[in-house]
This record gives sequence, C-alpha cells and structure tokens, in this order.
Amino acid sequence: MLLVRGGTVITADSSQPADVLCGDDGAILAVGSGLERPTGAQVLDAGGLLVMPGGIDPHTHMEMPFMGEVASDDFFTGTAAGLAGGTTSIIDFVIPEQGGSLIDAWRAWRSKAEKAAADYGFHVAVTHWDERVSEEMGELVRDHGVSSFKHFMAYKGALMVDDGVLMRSLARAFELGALCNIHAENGEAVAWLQADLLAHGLTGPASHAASRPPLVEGEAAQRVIAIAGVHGAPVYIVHVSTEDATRAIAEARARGQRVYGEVLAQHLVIDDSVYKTDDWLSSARHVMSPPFRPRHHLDALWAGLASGTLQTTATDHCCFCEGAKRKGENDFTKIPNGTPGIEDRMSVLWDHGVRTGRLTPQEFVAVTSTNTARIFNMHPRKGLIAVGADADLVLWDPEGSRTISAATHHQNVDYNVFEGMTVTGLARHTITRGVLAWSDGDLRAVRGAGRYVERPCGNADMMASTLRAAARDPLVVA
Ligand code: DUC
Ligand code: ZN
Ligand code: ZN
Ligand code: ZN
Repeated sequence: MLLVRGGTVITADSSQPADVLCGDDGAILAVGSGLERPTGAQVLDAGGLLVMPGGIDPHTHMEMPFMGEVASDDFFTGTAAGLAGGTTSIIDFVIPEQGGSLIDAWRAWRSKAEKAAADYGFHVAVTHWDERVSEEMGELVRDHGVSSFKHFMAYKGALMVDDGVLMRSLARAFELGALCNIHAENGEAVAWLQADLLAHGLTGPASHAASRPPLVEGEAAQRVIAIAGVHGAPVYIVHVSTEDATRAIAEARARGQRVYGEVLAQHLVIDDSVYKTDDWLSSARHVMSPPFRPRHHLDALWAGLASGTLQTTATDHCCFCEGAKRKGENDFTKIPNGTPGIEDRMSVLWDHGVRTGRLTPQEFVAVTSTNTARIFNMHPRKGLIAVGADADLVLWDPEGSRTISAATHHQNVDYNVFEGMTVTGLARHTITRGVLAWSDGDLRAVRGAGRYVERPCGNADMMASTLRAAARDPLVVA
C-alpha cells in the first residue's frame, strides 16, 4: 500500500487538502484528511504538491508502421516516457492492413502493447468498407472493449476514406453506441496540392505546410460534422489545428450537435516559423499532419480549449528519427509525418495554460485527463481521484522548472520539438495503479506492467434511439 500524504487533491470538480491511500490491487482505498497509515504502507510526502489524476493521452502512435517506416517509440519506451511526464494512460490507434480484418489488427496491436509500462486502450481505424468491417465493429464493441473508431479523410491511396465510408461507418458506430474519431483534412485537395508543388520543383519541407492549408482542414471538419449531423451521431475531431475547424466545431455545438474536439500540445505553442528555415532537418522534424500554423490559429486553439469548444489535449505522439526523416530529402511527401510529445504535454499545458491564466488547475485536470476519460468510456475508473478508481496519480510540482531537451528526455527519438523550452510545472512523482513509476527524476517504469483498458459503451440502445429521434425530429429535443 502507498499513502500519499499532505498534498492538495485536485480533480476536474474540486480542490481540497487530502491524503490518498492506494491499495495493493491498484485501486484507491481512501481519500481524506489525516488518513491513518496502515501497517506496512509506504508513505510518500506530497507536501507542497498537487495530487491530480494521471494524464491520459487519447492520441498516440507507438511503433506504428507508417509511410515505409516504423515509429521509433514502442509501447514500452513511449509509455515510460509518458510516466516521466505524468501521463499514466494512452489510447493508441490500431491500423488494419489495407482491406484487412479489424479484429486481426486489434490482436496484433494487443500483442505489441504487452510491453507497455502504463495502461492503454485502442481506437480501431476503419480504412475501407464491407460487410466484414461492419460485423467486426460490432464484435470489437461487444467483446473487446473498443468503443471508438478512427477515420482518415486524408492520406489518399493509403488510409483515406471517402464520404460513402464515413456515412456507413458513422451510422454503424452510432448504432453500436461507439464514437467516431476523424482526422479532418481534405485528402483530394492535399494530393492535388502536393503534385502541383512537386511539379514546380518545390520539394522541401515547407511545401508540406503549403500542401495542407487551413482551408483544407476547415472544409473536412465541416463536411464530417454535416455527415454526423445527418445521422444525429456524435463525432470527435482529432488534432484540431486551425481557427477554421475550431469555429466549425463551435458552430455545430451551438446548434446542439455533439461534436468534440482535441488539440495537440505541439499545435498550441509552436507556429509555422519552424518551416521558414534553411535547416532542412529541423524543418523535416516538424513535418506532421496537420502542420504547424500561423500564430493567430494558436490563439484560436487556446480560446477553444478555455471555452470548452475543444475538450481534450493529446500529442499524436509519433516518432521518427533522422534516418527516417531523411527518406524525404528530395520529396517532402516522403518525409514520415509525426512529432513526439507524450513526455512534455502536461508541462507544456501547465506552463502555457495554467501559468498564463488561460486554464484553472481544475480545467487543466479536465483537459489533460478527465474529459478524455468521460468521452472515451474510461470514467470513473480513470480521470478521477475517488475510492475505487484506479490509483493513477501525478504528484505535481507547480513551481518546479525544467528545460526540455532530447539530451535528457526519455522518448526513444533523437529530437524534441520543444527543445530549449523552459517550463514551470512538472511531475515530481507518478503513480500507476498504486505503484511509484517516476520519482524525483528516477524512472522505474516496468516493462509489461501496463494493462489493456476495456472501454465498454454505456447503454448504446437507449442513447442511439434518443439521439436518432432528436436528429429526425428537432422538436423532440426542444
Ligand atoms: N499525422 C501525423 O503527423 N502522424 C501520424 C498520423 C497523422 O495523422
Ligand atoms: Zn473476437
Ligand atoms: Zn491524424
Ligand atoms: Zn494520429
């Protein structure tokens, strides 16, 4: 047993001085002031620290095969790095083979993830449509604890789905009580712009951003919101990076649509100046989709997060080292897309969010943990400090500072997009299911200690019939 004593417990709803007793079964046994130390329990002094639910990163790609490479952080190194930064759970993406079985892919990802040091769940990507996909979605929801599916509106010729697949998949997910995640970029427009830029000899990484302008994201966001609206289905848009998409979500929500938005720590603090350099490698290291944006979009993203238009923060953690990035030396479309972030998300959000007054500490908990747990059916087991919840805690030092660098980070990748940034607010200790996994700079992550988190849907039938009735007859919800 582990008794966390003398801290201030902060959840999305409350803030109070309290001790937290973590049981040997990995659940929280008691929360309250002046808790007795049970015989044999280890005591961790949380004086001066904030005790918060461990972070949940709802968007990672550990050891993902992508663009001819495999992401360099695997489920062990990536989740271990997350623990060093206060993140105790991830939801990663299962990507089936082209035309392949969703269940086979889910099994393959389960097996890769057995080495994880922290808990994990899966979204499963739908990249084509046929009867088997429809049946397997049902099996994943019923038998395998998968309650969210992913769709790429970009990556033409690879992962991209058209509006027909979106219509069918959103309808099927809705019927099952599951939630669809959408990568919203118009893949046809991107493919055309890429070809045009290459034809003009513009082969460098700056063309990556030029081929994916904000309009391309805004259009796709609006289109999928319309498709979801036809069904009355909820929809979750991943890595919102523009004012355009943020506005589309805000307007849909104002109309009463259940549209959720996620923003990446990277997009909140880094702008498109990273592509305006003669340093090819530095620029290529920032190639991710969506790309980094002009400054005013960052302000819109912060406003979206503060106002509740965007509910979650993630990283799209997807690491490629120099050798992989160099595959695109003569053609920006061959630079594997992705940036690291899992280790630094919480500190970046605290420093740029809480310390600037954009977020309260409770809102910080909501956007780094609780909202994700609620939206993705992990609550109240995750995202909450209460008796019976998993003892996933971060003991946060709001005044501790560190300078982010690839030289000291734990991510298995040779650069850091936040290199040189000094952040105040850091994970002093991280506890995963009652076990201290990070303590004062000592990473004690255990290979294989992470568990698969089943995320069952709630009452799917009741939800679907209520929402569908509302979509068909607006008067029903008046
Ligand atoms: N974007 C990235 O940058 N990497 C992984 C997949 C994605 O959509
Ligand atoms: Zn099965
Ligand atoms: Zn994406
Ligand atoms: Zn992604």
